[in-house]
Amino acid sequence: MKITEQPEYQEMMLKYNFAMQRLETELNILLKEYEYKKGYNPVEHIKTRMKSLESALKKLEEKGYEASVDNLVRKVYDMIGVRIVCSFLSDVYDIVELIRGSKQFIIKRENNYIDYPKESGYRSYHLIVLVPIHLGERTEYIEAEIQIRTVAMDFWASLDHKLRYKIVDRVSDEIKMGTLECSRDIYELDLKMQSLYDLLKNND
Ligand code: 0O2
Repeated sequence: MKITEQPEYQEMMLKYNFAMQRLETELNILLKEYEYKKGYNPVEHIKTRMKSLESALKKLEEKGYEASVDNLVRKVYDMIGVRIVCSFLSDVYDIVELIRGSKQFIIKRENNYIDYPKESGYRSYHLIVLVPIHLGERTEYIEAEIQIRTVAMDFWASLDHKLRYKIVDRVSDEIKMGTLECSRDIYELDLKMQSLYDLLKNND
């Protein structure tokens, strides 16, 4: 039977949709509250997505796991993904703190790919969170990935994605070196913008 026809898959998707809505709502509340208290909106834009089955199965295959609903639940922790794109570097860390302080999710893992970028040059702050969903008497926890990055990092990641990320084996060293160099240049810009922003805040 095809995965999509299995009752376990349909139940999984129902729960994942509840969790995605819950995560989106709770993050919006946290960010609106922050904006109200600070009088400043650190967010340029937010994107929420459910990973396609095709992409999730590809990830399982790459990791050497068989295609099953159980493995989708246990091994693919970014079926639900939220990307928060902010203006300045300090905004990324403020939002990380905000999420850490929230009682609405449990943080399972953090990856600071800003201070420790990936080999490709990819920079972002990742949080894997457990989102509680209430089903009658029971509470279940669904994993989701929150990526937090600056607009500059988002610009890089988006073009890198198009240039090479999904087709790594066919990409020349020239492109790999080029994108890595761009990542460094972009990070320099982030640091410059941050120092201008700090200057402005200190003059207030
Ligand atoms: P998509 O299409 O964006 O959803 P791990 O299991 O921890 O060894 P994994 O699962 O790759 O490794 O997790 P990781 O490394 O924390 O990163 C997951 C996501 O970060 C990716 O999701 C991308 O969104 C993004 N990412 C990581 N590296 C790169 C990169 O080099 N370039 C770009 N553009 N994005 C990157 P998916 O599912 O791979 O892709």
